Amino acid sequence: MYLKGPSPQHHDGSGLRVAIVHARWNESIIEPLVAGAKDKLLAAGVKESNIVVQSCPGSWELPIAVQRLISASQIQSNATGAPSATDLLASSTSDLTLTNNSSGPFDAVIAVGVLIKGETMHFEYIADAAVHGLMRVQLDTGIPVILGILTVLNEEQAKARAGIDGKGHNHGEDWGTAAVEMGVKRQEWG
Ligand code: DLZ
Repeated sequence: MYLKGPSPQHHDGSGLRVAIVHARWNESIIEPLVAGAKDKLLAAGVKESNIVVQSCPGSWELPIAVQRLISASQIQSNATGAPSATDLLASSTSDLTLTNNSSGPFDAVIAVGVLIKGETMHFEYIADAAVHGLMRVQLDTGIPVILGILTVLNEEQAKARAGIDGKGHNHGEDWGTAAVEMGVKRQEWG
C-alpha cells in the first residue's frame, strides 16, 4: 500500500526544548495546527515547561521571529547575566511574548503559518520568501526549523489540512512529530 508521509519512527522527546512560532493571519486555522503540534510534542514526552509558543503578525515575519527566538535562547543559556529571551524579544519585537518562564536553547522550532491564495501576487511572494527564509535560518543556526506553512487555494483546503470539521488530517501533528525526530537527531549528530 502507498503511504503518504514519512514511515513512522518513535523518538523520546523528554530531553528536548521546542518552540512553536505561529503567524496570526487565518487564526481559526492556525489554532488547531498549533494544538496538533503541541499534542504530538507532549505525547513524545516533551515537558510542557519546555514548549514555548510565540506569535508574529504574518507568515512573512516568521523567518525573523524564528531567528531571533533561537538567538535569544542561545544567548540566555551561554552567559550568566545576559539578557533573557524575554528581555531580548521584548526589546526587538514587541508582539512576541513568552508564554512560560523556562529557559535554555531550543532543539527545534516549528514555524506555523497559513497562506490562502488571494487575487494579488502577495501569496506567491510571501510563500517563496518565508520558505526560503526558514531554510536559511535552519542552515545558518544548525537548529532544525520545521516548515509548518500551509499554502492553499481556499479556506476549504486550509480546513482540510488542519483537520477541522472532521475532514482531512491535522498537519500540525506531523510537524510536532518531525520536530521531535529532528531535535533528537540533532542532539545525537551534534
Ligand atoms: C499581507 C498578507 C496576505 C495578503 N495574506 C496573508 C496570508 O494569507 N497569511 C499570512 O500569514 N500573512 C498574510 N499577509 C501578511 C504578511 O505575512 C505580513 O504580515 C504583512 O505583509 C506585513 O509584513
